[in-house]
Amino acid sequence: MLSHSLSKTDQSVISLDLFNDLPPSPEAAQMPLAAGSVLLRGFAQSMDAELLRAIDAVIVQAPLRHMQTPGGYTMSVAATSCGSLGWVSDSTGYRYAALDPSSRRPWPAMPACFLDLAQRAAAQAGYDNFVPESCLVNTYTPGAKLSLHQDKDEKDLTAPIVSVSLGLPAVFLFGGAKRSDKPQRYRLLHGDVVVWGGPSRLAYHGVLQLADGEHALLGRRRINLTFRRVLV
Ligand code: MD3
Ligand code: FE
Repeated sequence: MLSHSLSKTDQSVISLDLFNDLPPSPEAAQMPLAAGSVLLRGFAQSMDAELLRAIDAVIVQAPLRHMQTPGGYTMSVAATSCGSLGWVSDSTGYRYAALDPSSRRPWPAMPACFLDLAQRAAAQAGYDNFVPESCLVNTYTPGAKLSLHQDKDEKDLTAPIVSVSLGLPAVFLFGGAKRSDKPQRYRLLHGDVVVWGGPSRLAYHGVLQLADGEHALLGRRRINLTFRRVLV
């Protein structure tokens, strides 16, 4: 079939040419958030059950934990990782590590459906050949939050970060290059994927306290996957 040789982007262009009375498919519901950053509304929704099974398998091998920050706080978000490197924080600082410090074993391999999703989302946003070594799995229960911060522990700052939201909705804060820049607020919903790159790659960002609620598939939780290219 002809369409098999075409990328998602090509297919939407063609279908819009042939059927310009129809709205774009949900997968093409793209909104630019800033230069280099794109929200793909609902991009992961159709594979939510498969993603959740893969997340459960990762968490069995590398349990969620509340990490310490170098500033002496315990994070309200519980996290784990998969891939060849995992993001860790303790009293000595933040870093990427090949071994899970809790078990001293390698992190679980990145599930094939994770890598496939991250690469398709990056390509849709214009980043070809995205090969993340790391996926951080953040879990929020009601009340959990992530204070404004920058992601700058990765050596390759030219690669985007792909983030996937599952479960309860969250209010995401997207600020500027300085902590004091007033952030914009976005509601991130189950199945939303955001590709963060380009000039906004070092923007301050955070997540407001999660509101209570119940999600049909995930229950009283929000899970965020962030795919990162760490090494140059
Ligand atoms: C914007 N996680 O783990 S990823 C994190 O929902 C983190 O758990 C958030 O921030 C979460 O570090 C959302 C969104 C994200 C990641 C990197 C960015 C947004 C970004 C880099 C620049 C600008
Ligand atoms: Fe971050």
